[in-house]
Amino acid sequence: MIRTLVTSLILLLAALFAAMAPSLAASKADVEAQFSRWLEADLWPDARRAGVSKPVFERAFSGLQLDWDLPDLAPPGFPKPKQRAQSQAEFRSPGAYFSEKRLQGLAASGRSLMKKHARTLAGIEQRYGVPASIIVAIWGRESGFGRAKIPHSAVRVLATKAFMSTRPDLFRTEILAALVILERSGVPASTLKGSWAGAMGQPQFLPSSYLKHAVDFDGDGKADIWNSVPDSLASIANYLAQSGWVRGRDWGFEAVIPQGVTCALEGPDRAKPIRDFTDMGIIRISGRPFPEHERKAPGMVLVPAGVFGPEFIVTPNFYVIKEYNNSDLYALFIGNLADRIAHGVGAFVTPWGKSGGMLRSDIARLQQALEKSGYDVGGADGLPGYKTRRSIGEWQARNGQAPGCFPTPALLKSLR
Ligand SMILES: [Ca+2]
Repeated sequence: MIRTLVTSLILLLAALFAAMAPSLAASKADVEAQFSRWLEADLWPDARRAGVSKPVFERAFSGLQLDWDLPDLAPPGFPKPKQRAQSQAEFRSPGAYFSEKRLQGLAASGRSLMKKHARTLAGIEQRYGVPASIIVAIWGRESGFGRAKIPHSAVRVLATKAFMSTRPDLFRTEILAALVILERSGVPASTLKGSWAGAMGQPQFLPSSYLKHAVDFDGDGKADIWNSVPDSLASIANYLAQSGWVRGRDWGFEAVIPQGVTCALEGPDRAKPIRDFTDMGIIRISGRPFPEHERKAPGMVLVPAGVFGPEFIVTPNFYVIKEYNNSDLYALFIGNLADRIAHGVGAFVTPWGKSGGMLRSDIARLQQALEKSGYDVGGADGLPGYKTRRSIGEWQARNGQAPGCFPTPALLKSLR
């Protein structure tokens, strides 16, 4: 009996979908027609102003249809995509970002590829001043050293997203940059392979980054970040060099902030010569001294999980890595992976504690309470960045608590 009911229900649903399909298909066809008109009337004038010729423009979009499988689409005439209830999302512990298995795998491949490409990397390091281990770490993280499948047409992804996504302006800039690449290089659009987000080739450059940073290093006159390893590695190095990489300096050091010294020293805007931090009693967790040239140069305290995880003294180069991908955890991942490749070290010594697990909406409430008391938390967005973390530490110190510099449920209670 139940089976009969389920079967009829399935049949009914199938019939319903079949009835809906033609109308959906019709409206998709309508959107495709709008897309063709948009290419001609809206995008082409801007492309022409950017120096793209009509034949290159037409070849790029000949027979091209929208990619309906991409995330975050907002097709005209379709119901608006539901804003994901981010406030209900849990803030994950920073430790979840550092998969030991993945890091060990990338480090092992990275070490053997460092040897394989040693001569190329030495030449790149000399020209751009960026350590080979940092370049190889980014290469591994971005595309599995060029082994990851990067199957999408960047032109199709970017055109779709410029036409109908939740962030059309960003993608409009990038599709125009992609057209400029086609104009200058003369290659067919199909050679620009990218991710579902339009990031291209082994370094995962958006087209605007390609135009700014991609270089030819194997001497064939083309900056080929899809097929050439020397070009890919040199382009990553050039990206970092142009973003301000300081030759001869490290990215940072895992450190220990001693009892009695506050974690609220954090932030890129609170740089001091590293020796000022060592004068306070901050040491490297390895027990080795900071190199003398680093002691004289500026450094910054970084505590991504407050006192509940590893603590760092980072250098301005840490923030250069963030120019590649604007995330503290990304830059730490790259720094740690580079150290594993170059020096054979393992995970950070201090474990990531059991922080995290709060709802973003609760963290936002905590931030709002701090804002009411006059603290700068960098915006109540539910994400505990350095301004939030050090404001928590300062509030705790003023209210007779030991600074922890990280949101906790207990803290939210005492702030209310
Ligand atoms: Ca080349």
